[in-house]
Amino acid sequence: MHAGGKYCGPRHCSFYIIAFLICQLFFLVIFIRNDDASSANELLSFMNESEESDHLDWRVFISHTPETSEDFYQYNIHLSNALGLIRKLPVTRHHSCTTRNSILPAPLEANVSVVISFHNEARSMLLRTIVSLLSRSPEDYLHELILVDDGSQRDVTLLDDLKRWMGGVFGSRYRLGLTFLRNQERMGLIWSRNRGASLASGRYVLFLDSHCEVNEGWLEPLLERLALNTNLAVSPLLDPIDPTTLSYRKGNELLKGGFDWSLHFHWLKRQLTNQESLEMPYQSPAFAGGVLMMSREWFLKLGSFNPYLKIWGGESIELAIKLWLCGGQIEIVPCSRIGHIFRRRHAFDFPPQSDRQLSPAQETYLHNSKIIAESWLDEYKNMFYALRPAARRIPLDHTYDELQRMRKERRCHPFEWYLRHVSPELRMHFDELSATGTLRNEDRCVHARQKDSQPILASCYLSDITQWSMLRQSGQLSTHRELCLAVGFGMRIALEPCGRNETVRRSQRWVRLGTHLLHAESHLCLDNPLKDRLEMSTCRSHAVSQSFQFALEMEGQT
Ligand code: UD2
Ligand code: MN
Repeated sequence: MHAGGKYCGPRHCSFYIIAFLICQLFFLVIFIRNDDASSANELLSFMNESEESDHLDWRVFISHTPETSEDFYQYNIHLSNALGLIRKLPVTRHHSCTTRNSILPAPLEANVSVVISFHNEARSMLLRTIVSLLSRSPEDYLHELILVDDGSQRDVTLLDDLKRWMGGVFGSRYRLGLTFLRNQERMGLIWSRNRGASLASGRYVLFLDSHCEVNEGWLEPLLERLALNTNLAVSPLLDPIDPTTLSYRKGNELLKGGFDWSLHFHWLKRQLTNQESLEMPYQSPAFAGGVLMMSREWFLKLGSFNPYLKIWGGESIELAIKLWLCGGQIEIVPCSRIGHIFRRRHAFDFPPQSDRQLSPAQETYLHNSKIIAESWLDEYKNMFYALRPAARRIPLDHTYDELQRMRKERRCHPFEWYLRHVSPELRMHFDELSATGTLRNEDRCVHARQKDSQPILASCYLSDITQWSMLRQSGQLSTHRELCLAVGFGMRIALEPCGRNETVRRSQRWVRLGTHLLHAESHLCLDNPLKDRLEMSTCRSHAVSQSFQFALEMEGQT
């Protein structure tokens, strides 16, 4: 070797080789990305050609959006119009998720019918949902698109215009089936999705909201999972799109879907096991929302979305429960990404209902939740009623015979099984409580108003009347805002943040003695001597003013 080291020595040499390999890798990645985007480019250039004719120009199409306030859609409509048909999205999935190596079944065995129901959706938003879907899905696997206009009010020509535009742009190019339906009267998203699914003919059905953008390679990872298990239902990981800035962010892979005893949806934290990595599909007690895909036949066998549910809400929780109990599973697949605009408020009204103390939106959701509780929760439905007492007043006008027959025929497990095997979180919540719900003394209930530091007595029929939880271990009496009933200086009853340390906990500890609430530290009982004020006083066993009932007691009272 030359003394000056101009030639390749062993250390230099390996440096050059590694650098060379890194460059190769870099070009390979670029190549793959470009290749991924090529089908979208092809489609886009075709659409640009189509724009020469006026009625196929998307700008003309969206210019017919009716004038409305920003509030109407609950997202930035001007920005949406400016973004156009499709935009480049950030790659949010893990770099190891490639579509290249997916092992997919033959298209005929794995084709997908997409059902989108929409009510008052802006033209540009709906169009971007559709165009992202058509340009980022492998053509052979996309069998049909079923669009249901659920009685949109202002834009009554939207569906016809869309039909014309899509027929012109995609008609000759795609083997894609296109179905356009319009409900003259608004029927709600649950009915509309069922209608769409009943007309579908693909192997799988996918339900999608009308303000989504599918990301590159979203479909293949879902198909791959479904091919392994016919009873599986899958959800992509939803990436949030901000309603004001329309910026597209990465969704969180450490969350799974679940619900509480009021039957409200919640995100639950999940722990990765040693063998698991972030991008691997994972089981979930409920879906990551209403964007889900499963075998159409299996969906129909399970009775579709429960047809008695009205307008909006609860249908994906109901489907999740019946899937798990009747032999199915649910997975969230982080290699599949779909963006969704999470709006801060409903963008639509709910039809008027009968209960004066509840808003139509509240009553509709409660009505749907009551059906879920009555259909699936068995004896645990008492937990739901304890937390949502107003649900008792809501009339249901159907029987459960058909559903019970289905439960029997399919040998569905009782709800107990779901608590044991699918949602330990829900079970833990049940196990941790000794009593829950409203806390009543005669005709008044103990209520924690947001602005007060002391609890008051109020009508038990207030729609936001406080629901208490009595914790089995600590004896704390807590509201859902984690405020605990405490007795402080001068025997003053107060609401304080629930304490974790022993000293604080002592002043927040209560013991249930029959229907009395005994404060452990002071040995005094909660009392309501003057009908409108709470006090602490010496316990008297038959005093009506010291008798407090929870809506649901989990243990026999001593
Ligand atoms: C979430 C779900 C949604 C559904 C809903 C509960 C996600 C991403 N979305 O709602 O799929 O499960 O919870 O029911 O998790 N729509 C109609 N008719 C109506 C009302 C709404 O067709 O009467 C359409 C609407 O245009 C939209 C879809 O239904 O495409 C869902 O409604 P949303 O976007 O207001 O509900 P979201 O995302 O809060
Ligand atoms: Mn939505």
